Amino acid sequence: MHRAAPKHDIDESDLSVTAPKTQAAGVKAVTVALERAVEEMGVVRTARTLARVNQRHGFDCPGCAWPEPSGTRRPAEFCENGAKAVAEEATLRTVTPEFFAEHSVRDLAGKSGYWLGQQGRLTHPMVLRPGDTHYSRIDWADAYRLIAETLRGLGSPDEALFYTSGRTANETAFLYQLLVRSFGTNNLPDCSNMCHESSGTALTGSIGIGKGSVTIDDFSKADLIIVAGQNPGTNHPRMLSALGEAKAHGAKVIAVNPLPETGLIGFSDPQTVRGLTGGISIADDFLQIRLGGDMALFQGLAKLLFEAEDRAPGTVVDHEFVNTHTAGFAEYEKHMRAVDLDVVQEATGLTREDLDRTARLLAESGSVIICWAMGLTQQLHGVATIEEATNLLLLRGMIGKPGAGVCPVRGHSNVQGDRTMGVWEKMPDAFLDALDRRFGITSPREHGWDTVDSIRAMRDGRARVFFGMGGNFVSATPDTEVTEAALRACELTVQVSTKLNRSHVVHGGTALILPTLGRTDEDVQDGARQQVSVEDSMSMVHLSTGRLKPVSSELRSEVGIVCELGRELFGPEHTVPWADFQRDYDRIRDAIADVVPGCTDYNAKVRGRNGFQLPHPPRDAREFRTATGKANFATNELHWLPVPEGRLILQTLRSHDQYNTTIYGLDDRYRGIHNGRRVVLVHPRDITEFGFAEDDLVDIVSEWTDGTERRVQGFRLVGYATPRGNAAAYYPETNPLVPLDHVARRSNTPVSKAVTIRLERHTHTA
Ligand SMILES: Nc1nc2c(c(=O)[nH]1)N[C@H]1C(S)=C(S)[C@@H](COP(=O)(O)OP(=O)(O)OC[C@H]3O[C@@H](n4cnc5c(=O)[nH]c(N)nc54)[C@H](O)[C@@H]3O)O[C@H]1N2
Ligand SMILES: Nc1nc2c(c(=O)[nH]1)N[C@H]1C(S)=C(S)[C@@H](COP(=O)(O)OP(=O)(O)OC[C@H]3O[C@@H](n4cnc5c(=O)[nH]c(N)nc54)[C@H](O)[C@@H]3O)O[C@H]1N2
Ligand SMILES: [Mo]
Repeated sequence: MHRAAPKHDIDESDLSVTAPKTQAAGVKAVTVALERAVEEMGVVRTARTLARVNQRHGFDCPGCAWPEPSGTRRPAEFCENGAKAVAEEATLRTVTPEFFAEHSVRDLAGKSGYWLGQQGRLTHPMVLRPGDTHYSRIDWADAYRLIAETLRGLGSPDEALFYTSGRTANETAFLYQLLVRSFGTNNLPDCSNMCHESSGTALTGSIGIGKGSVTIDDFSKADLIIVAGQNPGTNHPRMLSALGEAKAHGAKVIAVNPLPETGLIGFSDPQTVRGLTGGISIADDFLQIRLGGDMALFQGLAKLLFEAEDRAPGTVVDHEFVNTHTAGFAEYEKHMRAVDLDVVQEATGLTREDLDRTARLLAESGSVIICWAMGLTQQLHGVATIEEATNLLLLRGMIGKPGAGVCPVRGHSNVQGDRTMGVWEKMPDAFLDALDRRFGITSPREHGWDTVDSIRAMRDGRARVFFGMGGNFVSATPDTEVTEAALRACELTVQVSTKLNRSHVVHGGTALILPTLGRTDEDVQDGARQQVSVEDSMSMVHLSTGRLKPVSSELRSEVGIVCELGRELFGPEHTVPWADFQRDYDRIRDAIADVVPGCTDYNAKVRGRNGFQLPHPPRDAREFRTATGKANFATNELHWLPVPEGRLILQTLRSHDQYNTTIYGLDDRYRGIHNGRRVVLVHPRDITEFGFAEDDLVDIVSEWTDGTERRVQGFRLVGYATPRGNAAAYYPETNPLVPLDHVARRSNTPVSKAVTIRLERHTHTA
């Protein structure tokens, strides 16, 4: 039998720290995954569910966006953390109206996100009206009416915000943006604004499309794979298999990271200082870079490549590619030749030998892939950094050939698909034109607000309704205090959710919780089982079919919720056939085929053996749809992050036991942290230099340029193999430290990976 939800909350005094793990995955990972699954679902449901993850007739894992293999699939095509994601959703624990009657909102607001999430699946639509102390039941019809009336009462459609988290399937995403644009706004902030927006911005300018240019099969054809700013052992474990296979075919793998992350990098001597250097597992080489040093690294490597070209002309620069397909090369070359390698060493913390060795490998490799994730995107100069990575590949002619290309590794399982379907606050006019033509609506052309601008709008009273299609907006966003006040200032907050989270207890004047089916749940409409479709990190689109019996008959599918709200908001005569769409998701896919580029014959193509791959002009034909009609070399002034005296630069990252704001458990097994999350990882010598000892309790204070300070309290100091001057702590606990205005240039992404902090001895409790 499955176990009841925990009654007690986290007790950080149980925290313990051991040596980090040398090996990722293995038997321990399987045991952990199965234990968690059985705890949540029981034995039978576990066996039935896990057998269908990522299978051709099964459902897409709600974990990450890493693609499935194109050939044979193994019986278990999931990882430890995928199994945890599935268990978290397929749990038999429930949060019922009785639960809400027992717990006031105030009581719930005092619980941790971990405790809230562990209580189980939401079973009924609930409402909290002004003055209520507890959520109470509401009928679906009344909930839709309430939303529609509030929306119609706004001074302008732009006073409403419609957030999306990247788990939403293509069909939902398409209808959701259609609803929002029919209503009259482009305010479609999404989790991507906090995630790979920097990648999209950089790649669109450089190669004309904001998506990665490699496929899963390229991995086994690559000579060199650079993995920068990414922790695949935890966040994309199946990527380790692809890297392992690449190595079996002779590829070299270089990890670029401030931390020696388990799975990518092994340690030979974890007994000494925790995690300090050592042996090797997947990565052949480990560049332990300082936070924010990547732009310098890529520029330094470019300089060394130009010097290598001088020594052996015609062997390093791919002149044919550069001449035929690119623009801006001369200026780029001039700029790179002037790069000062001493500055590069200071910025990166790497040695000249590190740089030379890497440049040599780059020059010798016939096919190179660069992969990256949040370590690069959530930086002040994330866009420029990704442009520099792309420049390196362009210079070597590494786009649009086998075994080579750019590979931004996406997070949420359908975050890329949501964008393809139009969830973006600044969708191009061509898309809006097609949408308008197909449905006889008039989409607004003025761009909407992204995540950070949405928070500003709520804070300043310019937005009054927040609608969340999944996700946990309050906990995922920066500057928690400001963001919480912003949401509380709203007239109405609506959360379409599977599980309880903090966004339900930090609410507007009126609040609604709309419980929805998850990826694993069976979705029956009009007597027929429906399927949805998703797009992975490599532009593969395929179907996903849930088969589990939902925990409550009161759950609605996300598609159903959008369609029913659409009917209520626009009436039965609306030009969009909401009822037809709800009855048969094939009709939605027909509409997608008519509107979304690359989706002709969508219904037939998603039903192919592996689904189908969306077009990607640079990958398919070395075609670059930029303003110049060519791939652009971007020229950027070098920026890096010197550490101010007595301060540290803090990155906020994920433990091995969480999915973003969903905390599965309290063990960051690979990093050796157990039974707690309030830790800050600092270099042992920095700890002593600041007059502390390991295990001391500290407050973390962030300092912002306007002189304001932000503080989180009671974090335990853990000596760790991070570069001097750099620290790491978990998100979302440290989100209060990230100032709202601390955003990446050009992408407006919160800079979650570089916050200037100081440590103070913890003296009192809040
Ligand atoms: N199990 C699990 N899987 C997940 C998620 C999850 O929470 N749990 N989240 C999903 C989502 S939405 C996303 S976006 C991805 C996130 O996947 P990742 O990007 O791997 O996630 P983070 O934990 O933020 O790790 C950032 C990594 O970048 C490194 N880093 C930080 N700053 C720098 C820097 O300046 N330079 C370099 N070179 N490296 C740096 C950190 O040390 C860390 O290894 O994972 C997805 N998959
Ligand atoms: N400091 C800091 N902040 C960060 C980051 C960081 O590295 N550091 N990372 C950023 C990144 S990369 C991302 S992507 C965002 C994540 O931001 P979000 O996507 O908003 O957050 P999640 O924690 O993934 O959302 C979890 C909630 O989604 C709901 N949910 C789960 N499955 C479903 C479903 O199938 N349907 C519906 N409707 N709801 C569902 C559940 O109620 C659950 O509580 O956070 C960002 N914030
Ligand atoms: Mo993400």
